[in-house]
Amino acid sequence: MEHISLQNHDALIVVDMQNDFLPGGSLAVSGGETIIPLLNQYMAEFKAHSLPVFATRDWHPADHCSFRQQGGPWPVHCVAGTVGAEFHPALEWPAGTHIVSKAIASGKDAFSGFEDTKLDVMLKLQGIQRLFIGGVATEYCVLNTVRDALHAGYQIYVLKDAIRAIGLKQDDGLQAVETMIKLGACLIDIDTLQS
Ligand code: VGL
Ligand code: ZN
Repeated sequence: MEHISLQNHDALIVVDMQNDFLPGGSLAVSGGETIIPLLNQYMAEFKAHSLPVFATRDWHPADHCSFRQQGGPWPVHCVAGTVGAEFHPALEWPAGTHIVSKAIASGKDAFSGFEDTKLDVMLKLQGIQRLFIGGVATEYCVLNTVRDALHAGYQIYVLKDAIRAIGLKQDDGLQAVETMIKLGACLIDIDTLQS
């Protein structure tokens, strides 16, 4: 993609940039902190155009079904109200950033920011048509958020320089990117907006 001008009806979604998903956290995405300066640049671009920014967050109860102690696949992570669930302190959120909490019920996991949330309604109320999506983890919450967004009719630009994978299997991140492209998403990097 050569250049895209941000316009009305664009929004940025930053997925799950929480302490537990970053180095030092309980379910750390390796290299996850390296995308923070880029996400800050994207947020600054959206702010400069007076365009909305949405932050999704994993916001689990302490007995969430996805945790190993309940028979799930994951270590305890992003328990609502804990430091691990807080956004990384180096993120520079524009004033008015909309926070979307997901997977808040103990009996059900949800990787997509659209699942059991008001995200789609909030976006539609603002007339949003194009979504720019970055964050973690590429093959879980980013992939599923992108998939639902495409199904909901949005045009999707994935920030390929501002996503990171957990990578339980080595190629998980790459495969997720291929899947997103196949589903109809475009890939951009910061130069696409700034050049
Ligand atoms: C996520 C694993 C478990 C994610 C959330 O944000 O990608 N991954 N819960
Ligand atoms: Zn989770």
